[in-house]
Amino acid sequence: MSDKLEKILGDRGPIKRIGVIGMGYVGIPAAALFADSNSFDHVLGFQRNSPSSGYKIDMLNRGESPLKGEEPGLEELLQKVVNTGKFECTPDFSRIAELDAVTLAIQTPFADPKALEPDFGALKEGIRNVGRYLRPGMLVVLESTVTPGSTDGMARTILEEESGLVAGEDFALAHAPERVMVGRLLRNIREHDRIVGGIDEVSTKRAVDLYSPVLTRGKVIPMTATAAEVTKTAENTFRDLQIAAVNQLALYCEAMGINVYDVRTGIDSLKGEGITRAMLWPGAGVGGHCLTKDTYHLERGVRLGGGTLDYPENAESIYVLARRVNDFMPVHMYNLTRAALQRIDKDVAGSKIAMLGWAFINDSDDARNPPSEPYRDMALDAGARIMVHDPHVLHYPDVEISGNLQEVVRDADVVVIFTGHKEYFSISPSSLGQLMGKADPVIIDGRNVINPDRFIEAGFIYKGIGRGDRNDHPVRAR
Ligand code: SAJ
Repeated sequence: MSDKLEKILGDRGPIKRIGVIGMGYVGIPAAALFADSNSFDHVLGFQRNSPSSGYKIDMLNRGESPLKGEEPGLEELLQKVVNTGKFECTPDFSRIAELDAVTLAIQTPFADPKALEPDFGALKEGIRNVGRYLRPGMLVVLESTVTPGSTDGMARTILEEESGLVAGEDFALAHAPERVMVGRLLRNIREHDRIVGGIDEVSTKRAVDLYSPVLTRGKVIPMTATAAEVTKTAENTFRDLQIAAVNQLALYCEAMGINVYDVRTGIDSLKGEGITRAMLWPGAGVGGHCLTKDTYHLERGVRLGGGTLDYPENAESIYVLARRVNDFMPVHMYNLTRAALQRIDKDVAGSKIAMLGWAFINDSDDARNPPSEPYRDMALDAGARIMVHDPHVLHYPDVEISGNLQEVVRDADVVVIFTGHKEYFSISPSSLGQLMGKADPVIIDGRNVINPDRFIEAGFIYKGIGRGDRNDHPVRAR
């Protein structure tokens, strides 16, 4: 426990002036909630005045949200905290010097998904800016998802180099991972428990003082900075593992000729004290920015951690294997497509394939790392003609996407459902069959959207994830 830091913090007094660096999905709601708390006097939102995102500065200072999509309560809250003068957005990073606490909410993408090396460039620049204007007694908190060990390692090093101060002696340093979800940004911050981890106990306590006032239903869960980094990456790794477990079960059920949804219902019925089976849903793959990356952050943290890992010799991590299973699902969707076409002596080459759904998640326009993309690449490589429909995603680099479902499925040999957008659940076999205009239309269901029997009775060749009980249905005499 650092008496020096404790004394410096005591002399500075309670946190009153806060800075949030990075005006995105994480930083904006965080800054608005800090500003709305009576515990704090003033909040600065820091945004680089760059060509791509400098526009946010004026928007935020007008109390307008630059975020896409519906975020209940956010615009009203921004108007309120701007009008009361408790929040302002600025590109002037030197004003960090006037603050008691600074949080960094800067995204950490993977520069090269194949190499699985995270790109910490923007985050390091933000940390460097904080270091330049760091003063004794300030608290620095990383909210970005980082490789375990980064707060107490890379971030501490940069801050100390830039400021000449010592972490844990002159300033407090912590990690408090975000748990935001699009469409419920404010609610998640207020209601989810908040993991808060300092590089030492004094830092942890200072960070608890920062986050406690904004939580309504949630409570703060204190731990070390590295434990907080592992918690964040592991909570998504575990979700990815659970999805992979049910995806693998779906593949087994197809091979054994049974319906995975019957098995899922059966297993899920096992309830009671201490009995848990997290049965998620099999599907066409796992996309997004969280589950596709956080496993590799966790694996990297173990690798770089410097400790000795005792693990079965030459055995692959089950977490990385889970990623391989989930990344196989778009390939399986392609294999189902090819198998269905072969039943009617057709091939992928030369077929017109209508893809329903580009977004990685239902009823959303979020198309980060969509499982639909590798499928489309494989089908194009095999010589198919591809049309893509999505009611929410209007633009995606090098992919033509239409919002007109009839136009996309017209004259198609195959319809493939990749995303469970709600409008797909009402597609009727007769109208779809008429629009496709084929003797043996093919439908591949990646999200358990349609009723196989209705389409098979209407003359469709059907294949569905996990539907071993239907995937070899009798084909009408031709
Ligand atoms: N998916 C399945 N089967 C499932 C659940 C999801 O195939 O049973 C697929 C989805 O289709 C999607 C991908 O996985 O392609 C990711 O879906 P997701 O529901 O996990 O959504 P994300 O990626 O936005 O995950 C976020 C995470 N939240 C944060 O990191 C703060 C995750 O921790 C949450 O658990 C998740 O939202 C959530 O539960 O909504």
